[in-house]
Amino acid sequence: MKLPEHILPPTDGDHYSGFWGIDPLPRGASGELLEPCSPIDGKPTCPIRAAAPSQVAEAVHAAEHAFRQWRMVPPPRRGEFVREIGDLVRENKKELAKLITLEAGKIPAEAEGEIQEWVDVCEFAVGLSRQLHGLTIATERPEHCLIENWHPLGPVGVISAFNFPAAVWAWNAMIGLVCGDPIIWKPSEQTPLTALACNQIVALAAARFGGEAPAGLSTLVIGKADVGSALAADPRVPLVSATGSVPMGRAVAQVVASRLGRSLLELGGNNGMIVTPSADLDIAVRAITFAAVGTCGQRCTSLRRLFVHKDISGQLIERLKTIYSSLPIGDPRESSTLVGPLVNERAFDTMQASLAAAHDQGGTLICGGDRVTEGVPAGGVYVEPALVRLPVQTPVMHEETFAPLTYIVEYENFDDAIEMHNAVPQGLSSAIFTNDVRQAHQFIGPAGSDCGLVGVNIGTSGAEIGGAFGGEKDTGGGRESGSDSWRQYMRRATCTINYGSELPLAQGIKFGDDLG
Ligand code: UN1
Repeated sequence: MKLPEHILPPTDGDHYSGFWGIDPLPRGASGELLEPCSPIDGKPTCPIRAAAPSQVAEAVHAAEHAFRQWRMVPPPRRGEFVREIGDLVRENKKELAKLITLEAGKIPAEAEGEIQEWVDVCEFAVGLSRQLHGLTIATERPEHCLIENWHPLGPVGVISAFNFPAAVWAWNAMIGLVCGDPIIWKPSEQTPLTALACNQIVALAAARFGGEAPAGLSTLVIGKADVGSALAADPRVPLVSATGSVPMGRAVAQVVASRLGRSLLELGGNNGMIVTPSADLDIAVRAITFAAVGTCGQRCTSLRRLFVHKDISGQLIERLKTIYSSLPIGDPRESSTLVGPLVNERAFDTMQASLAAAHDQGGTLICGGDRVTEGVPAGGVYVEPALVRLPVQTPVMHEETFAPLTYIVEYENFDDAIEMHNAVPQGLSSAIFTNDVRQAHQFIGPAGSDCGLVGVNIGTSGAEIGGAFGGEKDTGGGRESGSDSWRQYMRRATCTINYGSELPLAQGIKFGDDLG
């Protein structure tokens, strides 16, 4: 594919540098040479010189410097900068999406959807830039005033995964920027071109903005886990937002906690859906299919566990089998494709291991699971999405397998279905299909789904940016993107002002009133 050079930084000879900021700082990676391959055909995309872990300190230094300037820019003006970014993203939506297709293997509809999330979060952030607010609180003392001020926090580290190579960073970065924070981004080493283009869009917006956006406001440190570890460990980074596997998040959280920093985690999901007897199966089957096989099952929000009432499971499974038998699997660049490749061989091996474990645990394969080699680009890893029926929820269902593999378990009693639904370590996304208002409310109520995202008559994936995104338990507890997630990117100062000429103490304490 011909790379969109107008949204990429200049190359460093025959490769790109994985250490890049807003002109003129910082640049020139000094780590090892990475040679990522496209999931489409396993061919190398473009060599990247990784940032050395020691360069993280340089990026943080530049970010600290940028912070001093950026925190003083009024928030609505910071919003104008994000609006510039949003305009550039709109103009370059298709080119950006093509990079996602190349590096993550997404079909164009989903890749463009991901870029649309970036546009959406820009708009959200621009509006937010005029709404950052604190409370004024009633005080117990006369002629006093108690107010909460929200201030920029400082450099924010963002660690993101291959499957949403632009949107997850954008949720953090666009909100962080209007909150007054510089961003240091460690993307997945699978998707460096997308990251370079995203950061270049910020750099182009900075050029349009005329010097008010300082160098060091947005820096990219592409590299392996050691680069992420250096970012997590740096005490000058008050917030580290990490998206990826549970083990990665656990490691990051421990390092950040040991220096008493804040972490914002969006880790594994193991998302479930309950389908009740009153469900509208016409929309349920479409929702299940998109959630289970969209992005080839490689979303944090993908549907992994399906609990179906025994009276309708036969017909639901038959309908799914029909849909699964005609799913267009193949080259994501073909307009008819719905299921693109897995990211790599390892993902395929993991899926096969889970299928074998499910079989050993009493599972029956309903359909799928085989490698597809005909009519797909050689060198890519293509697989038939799989459905497996299990008599009960077994240990394999407690693990997230990042592939198009969905387990189906029948239930009889609704309370048992909720119990099973919640009985896994993760808690990201959940859904119920029902036309029974009582069951719907029970599911979204306090004793219902224990997840951060709860849907009624929609699938588990495809959340809008306006809500807070994230989940409980092993998912890490973080909330990114919309709603009041912005508060995490700011620090709160409780300010008490005495505008009188007395000095009354709180709690009615009398202390040396006749002193002085
Ligand atoms: C992820 O997989 O990490 O809700 C993010 C969704 C998307 C975001 C997924 N809006 O499926």
